Amino acid sequence: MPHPVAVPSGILDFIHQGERFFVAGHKEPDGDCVGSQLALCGALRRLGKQAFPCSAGPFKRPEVLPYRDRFITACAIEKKRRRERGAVRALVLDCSSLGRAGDIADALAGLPIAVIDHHAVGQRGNDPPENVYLDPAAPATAFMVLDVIAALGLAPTREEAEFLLLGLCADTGFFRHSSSGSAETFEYAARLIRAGASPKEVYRLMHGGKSLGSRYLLGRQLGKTRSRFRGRLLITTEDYEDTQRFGLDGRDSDSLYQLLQGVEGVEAVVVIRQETAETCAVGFRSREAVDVAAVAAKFGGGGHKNAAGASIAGTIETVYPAIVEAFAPIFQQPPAVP
Ligand SMILES: [Mn+2]
Repeated sequence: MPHPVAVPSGILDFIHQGERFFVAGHKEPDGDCVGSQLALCGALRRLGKQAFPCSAGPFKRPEVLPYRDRFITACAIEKKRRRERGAVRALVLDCSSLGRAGDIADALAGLPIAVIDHHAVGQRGNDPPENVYLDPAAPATAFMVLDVIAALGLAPTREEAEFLLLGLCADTGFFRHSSSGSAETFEYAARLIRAGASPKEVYRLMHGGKSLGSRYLLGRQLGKTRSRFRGRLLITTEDYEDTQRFGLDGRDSDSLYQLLQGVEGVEAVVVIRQETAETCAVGFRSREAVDVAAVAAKFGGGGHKNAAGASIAGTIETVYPAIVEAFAPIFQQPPAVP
C-alpha cells in the first residue's frame, strides 16, 4: 500500500455533499481522537457547514480534559436529529466503525457514515467502501486529517494545527515511536508548527497536570513488576483496591510503559488491571518484533502491532497465567535478529 494513502474522492464528496456533520470518535478518547475531531470540525465550519464533535467519553487523560466541554453526548445528538432533518451525516474518526464509539453509536445509527482511521484491525461495518479512508501506516488519524483538510483546499488554522499536533504527538509518544522511516511524520509536524502549533505547549498538555496519586500508583506498579522468559516479558498488575484508591483519575499508563520498556532485554510489557470485580483491563506494549495485537486478539482484544489492549473476564489470579501462557509460543523461540 503506497503511503501516505491518498484521500479517497468519496470522502471529499461525502463532505461536500453534506451540510451538517456529527464528528464522532472512540470512547475513552485520546489526544489523537480529540485533536482529529476538533480540527476536522474547524475545517468543516470554514466550509460553511455545521459540525458537532461528539463523544461518549469519559475524558480521562489530562491532555484531553480541557476539551471535554466542546463535545456533545448521545442525548444531545438525539435532540439535534429530531430537530434537524435532511442532510445530516456522521464522520467517524480514529476508529474503524461505530462499534468502538460507545453510547453515541446508537444515537448516530441510520445516518450516512464515513470513516477516517489508521487502525489495522477492525470490524468493517456495511458502510460503502468509497466512504472509508483507512491508512494503517499513518502514525495518527491527525496525520490523515491534515491530508483531508489540504484536499479540501484549505490550510490548517493555528487552532486546527494545535489540535493536529496534539494528535500526532499523542500517537507517536511524542515521536518516541518514530523510526528512521518516519520522515513524513516530521514533515507533517513541520507544517503544523509553521501554522502556529507549539511542541512545547503540546508537551506541557501531555505530561503536566498529573496527580500525586498517579505517581504513588506508578511506584506500586513498578514495585510489582515481574520478569518472565528471562526478562523478555515484563508483567505487572494493579489490583482493584489500587484502582479505587489511586487509579480513577489521571492514570499515567504511558509513563509506566515508557519506564518498563527502557529495561534492558525487554521485548514486551503487559499491565493487568482489575477494572471491576469480574474483569481485567489488560494493556500490551512491545518494542519491535513482537506482535502484541495478535496476543490481545486471542483474548478478544485488538490494537496495533506494538500497542494493544483487551478486556478479559476474570481476576488477576486467573488472567495472569493465561497471558503468560499466550506469550510462551513467542518467547520459547530465540529473539528475532533485528
Ligand atoms: Mn489514533
